[in-house]
Amino acid sequence: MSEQLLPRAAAINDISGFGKCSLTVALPVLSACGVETACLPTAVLSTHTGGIKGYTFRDLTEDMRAFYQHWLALGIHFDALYSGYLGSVEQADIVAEMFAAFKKQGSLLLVDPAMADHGRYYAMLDQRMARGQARLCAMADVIVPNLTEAAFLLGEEYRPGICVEKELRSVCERLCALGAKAVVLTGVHFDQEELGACCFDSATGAFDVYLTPRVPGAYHGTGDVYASVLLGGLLNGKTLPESMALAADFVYESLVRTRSQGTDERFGVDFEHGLALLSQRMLRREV
Ligand code: PXL
Repeated sequence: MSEQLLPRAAAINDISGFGKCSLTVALPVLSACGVETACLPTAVLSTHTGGIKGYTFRDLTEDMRAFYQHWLALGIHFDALYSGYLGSVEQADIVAEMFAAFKKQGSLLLVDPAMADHGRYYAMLDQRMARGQARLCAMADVIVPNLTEAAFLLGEEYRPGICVEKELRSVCERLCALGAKAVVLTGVHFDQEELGACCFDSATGAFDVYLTPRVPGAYHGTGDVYASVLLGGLLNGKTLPESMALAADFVYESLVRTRSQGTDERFGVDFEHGLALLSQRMLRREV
């Protein structure tokens, strides 16, 4: 194989044909970050399942093992594997095998356990998916759950409301006790004015928070935009807190643009107009 010029990632996620989430977000965002991104689709849908009725759903579980084994046989190097929405609980076993195989070549493992939000599982999912995603989180270098997913990964009830820093740190520590090396917890807020994330690195014990002004509404796909920028930052040599801030700013700016356009919240955010600036930010030394 010829020399690899760009950092290379493999995104393991679904293709929701319409609605700007999963791979239709991860691929353009990571490209803008200068990351070559292969993809292993977990399912193909006509739209995502968040509040849109009548979607098609093709589960690709049967293809996934052969897919990654072909890449292994070709000797392809990945700087990162990035998993998100799974099309079936069985896929967690396949992705765990894939993680183990590529971990040997030093790939960073980033898991976005995309399965729930606002205290509820996504359509068709239940605690079996939480157990599958928890297995992947246990192998990961970085996990990016929202507050609902964090509770479900820990087998706890989701408790809505204002966050307390001591409790956030405890959630992160307990997620790391499952095996993850570092956690970026999204949806964190200490009042109604701001929203953001906190990160915890189990190696150093460092805990950081980054907030932006809250934009009203519950727009779809922001978790995917967030996790993709976070990975882009890490693969461009940024630290975890720096990457967390880049991701939060990018999501916030996308939300502000989208809000002013007045589009349907289910149709995702205008991240496209932020990609050029994101490319520049990735190349800058300072965040
Ligand atoms: O953005 C998360 C997500 C990903 N993939 C599918 C989804 C959702 C959220 O609803 O339905 C198919």
